[in-house]
Amino acid sequence: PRSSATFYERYQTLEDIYDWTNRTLQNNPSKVTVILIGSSYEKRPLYALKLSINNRPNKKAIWIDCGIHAREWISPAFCLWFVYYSLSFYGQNQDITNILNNMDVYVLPVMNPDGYHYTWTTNRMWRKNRSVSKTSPCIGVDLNRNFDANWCTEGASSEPCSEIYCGAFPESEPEAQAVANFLREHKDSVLLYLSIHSYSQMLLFPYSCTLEEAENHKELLEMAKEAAQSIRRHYRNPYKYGAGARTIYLAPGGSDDWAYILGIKYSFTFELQDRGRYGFLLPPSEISKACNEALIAVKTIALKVLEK
Ligand code: ING
Ligand code: ZN
Repeated sequence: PRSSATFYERYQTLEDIYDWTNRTLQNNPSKVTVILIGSSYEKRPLYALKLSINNRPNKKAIWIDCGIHAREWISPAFCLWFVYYSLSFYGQNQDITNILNNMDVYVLPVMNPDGYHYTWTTNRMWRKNRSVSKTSPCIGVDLNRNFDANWCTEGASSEPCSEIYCGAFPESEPEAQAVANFLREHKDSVLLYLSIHSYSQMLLFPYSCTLEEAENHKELLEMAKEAAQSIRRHYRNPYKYGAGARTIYLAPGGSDDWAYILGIKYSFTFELQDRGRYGFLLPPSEISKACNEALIAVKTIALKVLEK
């Protein structure tokens, strides 16, 4: 019943996510630090949480970002879910314990805070950020077309009014630049890059910006396949998997391709529930299932990376 839904089974406003970030830090001082990685076009802070169990130096790390696209509300909900689960079940669940004993996890709950706020106040279906164009009255850049990976070729648009507008130049947007700067500075420790979207139930990996195969395509395919199989086993829910360009569409300038080209050889984009019944408007009653199955996929892939 609706009344007994927990904090994590509801969608949260941007303000509530900032408050949650603070609370999570206060309540877990030995495991959590908060890093300001930059700020948005409208000057909102971009906070990443670092989950780190015993602060060993040079530990390997995972990066997870959520909320690149404003209307994909299940994505920030997943980042919150993941942090809560990690902090609650470290030492209880073998998989998350094993992962956190060997890797730090950086979690950016909302990469596009301006857009996310706008979906709560003005237009629920907004996708892009909220940057003002110098050449057009249309607002917003698609942050998942703004990274420097075959930037603005087929599958993106140079038209500011388009939903897949690539921006004026690669990393023109402060949100994309903040993430790119952080990953450039941490590329030697970050082994696994994960970007969370919705919807369509797919586990995607590079490339999306070209039809060519990634150098370790077979390895990525195997990892995605195992993750999809574990979701199916536990939840009887189908996820497709494959290289982005061949599984959905050509999409240059995406964050996972950029991270891969940077040298993060395990790089994935997850498209969470559903397959179109509710689409971006996934009801809160579905949050727990959607997040638990995505969590299984994250664990499966992270454990495979640990074996490498
Ligand atoms: N899908 C992604 C998009 O930006 C994608 C698909 C994945 C593109 C990886 C590029 C790289 O279009 C959604 N739902 O946003
Ligand atoms: Zn998206």
